[in-house]
Amino acid sequence: MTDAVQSLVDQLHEQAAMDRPDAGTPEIGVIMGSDSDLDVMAGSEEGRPGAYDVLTEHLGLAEQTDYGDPPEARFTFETFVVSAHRTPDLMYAYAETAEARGLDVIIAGAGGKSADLPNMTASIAYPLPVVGVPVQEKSVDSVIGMPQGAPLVAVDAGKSFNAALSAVQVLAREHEELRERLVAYHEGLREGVGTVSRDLHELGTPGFRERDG
Ligand code: RP5
Repeated sequence: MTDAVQSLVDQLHEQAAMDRPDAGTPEIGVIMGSDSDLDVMAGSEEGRPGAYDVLTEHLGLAEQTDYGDPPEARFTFETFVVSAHRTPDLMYAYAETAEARGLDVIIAGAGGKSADLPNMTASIAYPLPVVGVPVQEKSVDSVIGMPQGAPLVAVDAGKSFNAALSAVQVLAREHEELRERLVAYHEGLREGVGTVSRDLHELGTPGFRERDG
């Protein structure tokens, strides 16, 4: 029988030993405790947008699915399911090899009351920054409750969208192009509020509701 977890662990270590140039490796690692977290972590097709949506649609990053064959986009991210409780060896290997594999920041999300993936990953990957996403409200305490000296940046429950923005903010200190994309994204938000404000004022409340309803 093949051991799917062991083969991922081995692969991560092999990739860490490759010493590939930065431009060909993912800058951001997105990991989650279960594929049942995907709608929150990536964004759901019919619901709230998430990390995948902001990274690809708003900030122009591409998802790298083959470590040895990067997409054309200069900035990329990768996605894995890594369970702290069911695959602690995979969590350890992912966090331990993250820097050597070229990652600059990890976004880690988990649900349940014992959402240990973000904080354990942060401890093992240190000093690489980790942005934690509590996938559910009941996960917030376990994600943010790190002891002094063991840092983790965290967002509110379900806000993988903001986790992605925070991760790109980290990268933008080194990459002016990403800084410009972040600024353009924010200007778009500002413009949107201005347009909506003018429309609401000029159409009046019933007219505005009718138009958007
Ligand atoms: C956590 O348990 C995962 O992050 C997920 O939110 C939750 C349930 O996982 P599944 O039972 O759906 O795989 O570890």
